Amino acid sequence: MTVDDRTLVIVGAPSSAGSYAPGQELAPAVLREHGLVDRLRSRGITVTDAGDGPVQIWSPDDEHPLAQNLGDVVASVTAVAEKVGAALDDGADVLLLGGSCLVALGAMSALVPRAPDASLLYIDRHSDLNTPQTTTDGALDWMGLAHLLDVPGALPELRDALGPAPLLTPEHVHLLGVVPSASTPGERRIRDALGLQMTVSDDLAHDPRAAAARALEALGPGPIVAHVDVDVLDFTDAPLAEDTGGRNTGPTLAALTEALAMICRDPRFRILSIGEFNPTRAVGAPEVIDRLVDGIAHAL
Ligand SMILES: [Mn+2]
Repeated sequence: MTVDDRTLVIVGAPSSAGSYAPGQELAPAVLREHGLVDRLRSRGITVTDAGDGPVQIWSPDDEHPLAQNLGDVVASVTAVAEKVGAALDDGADVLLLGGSCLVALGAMSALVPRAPDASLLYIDRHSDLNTPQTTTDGALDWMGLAHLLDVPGALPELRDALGPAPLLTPEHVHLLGVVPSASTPGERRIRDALGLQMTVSDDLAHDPRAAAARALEALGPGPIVAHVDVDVLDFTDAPLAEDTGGRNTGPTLAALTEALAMICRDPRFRILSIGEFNPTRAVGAPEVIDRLVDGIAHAL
């Protein structure tokens, strides 16, 4: 598939089940309302909308405080994987709209059985290597990569829903945009033990194209999923993310778009997934949603 004849299938995952609070379940609909499909088509891309997985709104899970709403998360990830798999079988590229960062699990669960040498370019302020043993938050949305890699403490119900474990091995992962100080001690231990490769936030902010090139170079010849947690962005430039901690650090939306444009033009690219966009964060500056939509369309 060359960029010139790209066929794109959109899949939505309107779920905040694995998040900290409601909000992210609104993201796929809000992105469509802001003209995402038309903007992609205006760039010459053939677009099909495959619709959404189940709508799930976060509520406290008193029975499983350290792994909240696990059953819903598994259902959402499984639905994403089915839709993404069908799109891949049709030869399309995929734009996956979260929801939380757990959408990346659905993407990899669909792609790896079809391409065992597939890689994940994980663009996030965090490394999402937590388990219920390393954080008391109970939010599964920053435990996703831990389950793809099947680290100690991963929950069998989620891990086994993805396919044979581990679905990914460390050489098929690159972390881009990480803020090392935003990792928990448990995440740092796992990252070091696995020898995970990463390119840090400052490098992505200062020279997005060079950082993207380095990350792409580090990955193998197989197809690539690029997953973006919008919390990688400087929240004061682009208030989009569930996590509001990225103030005055990280790339601007314009800088991230430059990096994504390079990544999505790589011949190995197959899936772009967007996680952690909470539209309620943008109520005071709604133009930022148009900038996000423009950025996605420009990158693709
Ligand atoms: Mn994050």
